[in-house]
Amino acid sequence: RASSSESRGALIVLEGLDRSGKTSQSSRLLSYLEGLGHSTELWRFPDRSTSVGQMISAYLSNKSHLDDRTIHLLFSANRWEKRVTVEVSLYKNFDYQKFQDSNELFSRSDGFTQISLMETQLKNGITLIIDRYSYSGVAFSSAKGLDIEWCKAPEVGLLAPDIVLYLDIPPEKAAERGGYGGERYEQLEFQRKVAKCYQAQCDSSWKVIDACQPIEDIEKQLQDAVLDHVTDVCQPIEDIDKQ
Ligand code: Z5A
Repeated sequence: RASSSESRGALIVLEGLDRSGKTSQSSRLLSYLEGLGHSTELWRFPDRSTSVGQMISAYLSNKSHLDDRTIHLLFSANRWEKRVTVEVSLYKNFDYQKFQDSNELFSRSDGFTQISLMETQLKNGITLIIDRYSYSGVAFSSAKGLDIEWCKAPEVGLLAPDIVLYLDIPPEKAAERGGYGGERYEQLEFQRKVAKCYQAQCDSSWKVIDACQPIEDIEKQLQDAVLDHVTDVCQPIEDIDKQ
């Protein structure tokens, strides 16, 4: 799609418990939207490719141990480093000309060039499908007992999704799926708390889908859910605010 100030890409977020099917469905949604001719990228959080992401990965695989607040802020930092002020030099195969045209590139007083990466992609008509986002951060940390308002605070100012697709699965059912138990949070009792903390954030803007259905049925429902959101998206890009 052509880049214009009126039309932009959509920010689509998939959320849900571990093994709810987010990764499978994100890939299917990507193929579907690309097949319709929409420029689309699939991102996921944590993004383990950055230095912050590597600290998170070590924590999740029990190779390092961090205070609950510290790891919460690292997860949030991992989102912020893809939101604003990313050094262009970090990105290989970067289309500098395209981004210079979009007014999202600027030079800092220390000589580094930075970019509002996520915003620029959207303004260039690229739809972003994001596998886990702020709501995971708030759900997993508040499930540990941290105050939910404290958990939300570092998320304020990140870009707000156009739609949140919540794959709803009982923790017991998710635990029956392959590979469960390998990482730090994959324990049934904890996942029950996480499910409650997701419920505390869920509002009428979320599309809740029964994740126990066959994969193809869920895929179709997700396609129907996003269709309105990816066609001629004209509403301004908003920030997550205090709620
Ligand atoms: N975390 C956090 O604490 N704070 C944060 O801010 C963020 C995350 C962003 C790593 O996430 C951890 O980080 C995560 C939350 C925490 N907690 N843990 N553990 P991750 O994204 O790297 O890991 P994950 O969420 O556990 O991903 P996953 O295990 O890959 O689950 P999934 O993506 O939702 O499911 P899947 O890979 O698509 O499917 C899992 C299996 O189920 C697979 O064998 C599929 O073939 C099968 N499957 C999928 N759908 C179906 C259906 N419908 N029926 C039957 N079988 C199915």
